[in-house]
Amino acid sequence: MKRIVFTLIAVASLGVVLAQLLDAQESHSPFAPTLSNKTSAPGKAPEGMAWIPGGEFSMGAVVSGKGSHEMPMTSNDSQPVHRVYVDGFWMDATPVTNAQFEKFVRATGYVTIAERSPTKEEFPTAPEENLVAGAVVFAPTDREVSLNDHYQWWSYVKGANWRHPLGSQSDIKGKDNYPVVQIAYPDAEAYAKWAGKHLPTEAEFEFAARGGLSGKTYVWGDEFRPGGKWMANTWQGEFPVKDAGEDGYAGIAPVRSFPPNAYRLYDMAGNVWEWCNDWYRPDYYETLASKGGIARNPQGPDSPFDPAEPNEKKRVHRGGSFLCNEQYCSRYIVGTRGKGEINTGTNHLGFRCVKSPSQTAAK
Ligand SMILES: [Ca+2]
Ligand SMILES: [Cu+2]
Repeated sequence: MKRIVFTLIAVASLGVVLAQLLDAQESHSPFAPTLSNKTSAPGKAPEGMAWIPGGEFSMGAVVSGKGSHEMPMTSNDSQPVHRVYVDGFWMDATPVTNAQFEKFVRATGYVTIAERSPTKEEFPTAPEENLVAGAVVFAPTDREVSLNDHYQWWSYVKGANWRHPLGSQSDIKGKDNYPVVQIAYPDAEAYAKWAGKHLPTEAEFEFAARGGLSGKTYVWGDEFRPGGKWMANTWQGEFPVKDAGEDGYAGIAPVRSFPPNAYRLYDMAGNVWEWCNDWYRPDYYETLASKGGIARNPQGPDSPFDPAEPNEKKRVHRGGSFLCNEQYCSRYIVGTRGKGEINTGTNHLGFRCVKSPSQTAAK
């Protein structure tokens, strides 16, 4: 009954509503121009890194009410759009690759979280049989499924880790140049420390991703495929049944397979999700915005909280992955947010590092 009434009203006032919406879009965009710092790079770029000048920008995304962008697994956590300032920094031009991670493991003997057997203390709610070393792996479903339960395509796989991203039968032979995946937050942190770098804050990641642009839908502009060109590794076809790979890659792609953004950064959208340093809270932007003014070098909230899973400690993920698609999770849209439990690796989650000028000087 409610729905019928709504429809009648909707038809009667559709013209008026449309006109208002168009008006609002033109005159009340929450985005103001990006004001990049004019200072040039402090010296020669560390190998494989690009200089991100920093500056003032509008952070967040307006995704609610746009149909497919309203994802079943998200809230309006990328709103409100708010003004942020970040200092300049160096950023890895690509996600950390298997070859780079291998170098770190050889040098340090580091054992990733996915390679260690989890304990009851860490995962009090996990069934006993799941307390074996492994990680979370995506598997396509054999038929169309409703998209409200992600356990239909995600499962914990014994023996899955960065050397065996899909489980013990899989490997990374010939994939030196692919982003390393199955990386938990402490793994990413350990790598960064070894490399004399650190993980980006969410604000640094977004400033870098926007490449000096403001309020664009994607890191390259407003058109998903400008001139018919694929700009990021995402999912085509029926999700989660079959990745048609029309962009050239069904699944993960080597780094640098798609064009870089204006700051010469690759894979800032799609391919693999990337860890940020910030704890995740859906209301963090609300908190910053309510303080007014410009948030300077925001570091995220003091503690994590995800109402959907209140007992999990989550940090922010950014960028979306090769699984992202407009039917389910279009978070290759710049400014949108992801999140993940800190000890959980998946086969579409990696990371990249940043370095502050002072870190460069110290080395
Ligand atoms: Ca693809
Ligand atoms: Cu996604």
